[in-house]
Amino acid sequence: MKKGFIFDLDGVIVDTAKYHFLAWQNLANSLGISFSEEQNEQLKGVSRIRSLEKILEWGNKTISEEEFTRLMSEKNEEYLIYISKMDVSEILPDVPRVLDYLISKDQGIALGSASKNARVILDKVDLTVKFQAIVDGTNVSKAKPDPEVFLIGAEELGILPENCVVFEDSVAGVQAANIANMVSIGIGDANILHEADYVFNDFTEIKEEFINNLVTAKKV
Ligand code: B16
Ligand code: MG
Repeated sequence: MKKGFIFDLDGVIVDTAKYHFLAWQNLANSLGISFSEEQNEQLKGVSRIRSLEKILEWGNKTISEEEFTRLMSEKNEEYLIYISKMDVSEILPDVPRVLDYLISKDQGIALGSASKNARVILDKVDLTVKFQAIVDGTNVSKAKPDPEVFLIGAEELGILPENCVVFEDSVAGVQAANIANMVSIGIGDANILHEADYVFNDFTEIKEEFINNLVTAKKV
């Protein structure tokens, strides 16, 4: 039986939240807005546009459309410098083991990320070749929790949504997977990701038996 396994990127395959944090913090500070790690948590899985809107809301600041566009590209330029230094050492523990196991079982594997930089990051960590489909922020018009990104992933794999499994670290991403009628697997804190069908702290906790059950389940 062939199932589709769709992976989010930031927070699931690599931890780029720390780089988003540095770049957003510099930008916020330049506007006289303070920006904490707790606030950065709230930007996980959120699109770039929405992230800047939220930071401006927190700082009670209104800016022109022109300035908004300029700040977004400034933030991204700084972020790109950080990710240009990434390498395989930044892949989160046991992600390659799970990917290789799924490949050995001839399962469908896709990426479903909100990031417009997803392809660059996958290349930097040498994982592009593992994915049969890559859907990212450049392919979607609606942000998570809209299920668009995962539905396109399923379509590109040629697998029905109900036969797909999503790995996600954000609440919005888990909701998107649920709305898409896919099995949702939260990676992170079970209290935060309580809407997921299953939650693991990280991939080291995901054993082959669990994956086999997902693969062989009649209707997952
Ligand atoms: P970019 P994911 C998301 O990636 C990040 O979690 C989120 O913090 C970021 O704002 C968003 O991508 C857009 O990223 O600025 O690179 O286009 O978790 O959906 O893989
Ligand atoms: Mg994520």
